[in-house]
Amino acid sequence: MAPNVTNAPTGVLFENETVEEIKKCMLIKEEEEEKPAPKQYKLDIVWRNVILFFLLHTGALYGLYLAFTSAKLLTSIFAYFLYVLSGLGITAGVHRLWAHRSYKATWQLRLLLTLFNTLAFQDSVIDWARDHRVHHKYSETDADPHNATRGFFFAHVGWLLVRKHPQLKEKGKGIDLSDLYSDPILAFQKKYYLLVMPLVCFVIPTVIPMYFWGETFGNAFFVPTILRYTFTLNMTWLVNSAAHFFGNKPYDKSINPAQNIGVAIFALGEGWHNYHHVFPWDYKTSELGNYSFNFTTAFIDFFSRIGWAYDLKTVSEDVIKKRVQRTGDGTHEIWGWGDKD
Ligand code: ST9
Ligand code: ZN
Ligand code: ZN
Repeated sequence: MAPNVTNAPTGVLFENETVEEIKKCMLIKEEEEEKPAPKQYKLDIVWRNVILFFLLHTGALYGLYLAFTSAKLLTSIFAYFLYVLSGLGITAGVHRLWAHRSYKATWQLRLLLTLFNTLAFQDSVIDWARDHRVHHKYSETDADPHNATRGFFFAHVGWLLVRKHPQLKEKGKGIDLSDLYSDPILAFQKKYYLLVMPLVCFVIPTVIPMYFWGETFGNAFFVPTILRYTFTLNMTWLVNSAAHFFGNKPYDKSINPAQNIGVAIFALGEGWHNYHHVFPWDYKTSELGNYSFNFTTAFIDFFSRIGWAYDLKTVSEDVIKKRVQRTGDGTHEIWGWGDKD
């Protein structure tokens, strides 16, 4: 018998439906209507950044041209040297020491790494580490600053050209940064960033070649300053883009971060990204102890020998082996990741 229901929404009343079923159906609808609509995310392009990054990359191309035509050899060697130092300020400094706390450092090493980090101009250690802790905790969701599921370009540089996703700002509030704020060196860097960074990243690298080996202003500004800065930025960004897209996954096949040897070489050992996302507390960011594909580990080991780096955290072979067997993609043995050099 068809139920006698009034005010039933048209289109939902069928011959064999009960009153309860229809009420349930209406209730669900009401509940749905009561829920506030999720805040729509709109891509908000920051044109200032688009223009600045465009100018920066154009300047870097000009620097590359000058490096092969008019710059002195010493100027190019100096540019390479600064790339490595600023790279270490990111890898050994803000990444392995501060974002992950994978080892401890004396104040002398922390001061040196803060200087190298300021040379890299990737914003203050505290701000970088905040985004990076969120990246690991909410990897490849809307709360991840460089969410790689939004494409290669977004993960590489696009995320620096738009306003951050509301989810990131919301979830990021829960990240504890008290350990970083309590370090006076880092607090100083953040407070005076806009004074110290231009001096360390742009002025000093331009003045040194002019003063010490008579380089022209143009060569000194475009090669060891603009080209070196842009190159180091792109090598860093490759970890977020290429190493989240290409490579094998011997430790966890269910995640996108992968082992990428090309990125490892240019990012001073930070391309072993499948391992790193599975065991982020390992100071080597890799299972391999091979220094040629992990210059940053050689750097930290050197400072550990002289006592400036200590409490280096690693992962036991047994834990790695079990994880490889449980979640790996089966390439661990083929590539010999676990072989000691
Ligand atoms: C750069 C960084 O290039 C590169 C990082 C790469 C990371 C790589 C990681 C891979 C592993 C390591 C490998 C290393 C390999 C190295 C190899 C070396 C050879 N949580 O940001 P704002 C809130 S930098 C919680 O302005 P907008 C907060 O309230 C390049 N809350 O957001 C904040 O206020 P405050 C140079 C958060 O307005 C407020 O939002 N720098 C979080 O949406 C506003 O924050 C540039 O070009 C969070 N995580 O703007 C600057 N984040 O800070 C580029 C934000 O006061 N950035 N909040 O607490 C910008 O212009 C802007 O950030 C924006 C977004 C336009 C992108
Ligand atoms: Zn990652
Ligand atoms: Zn990390």
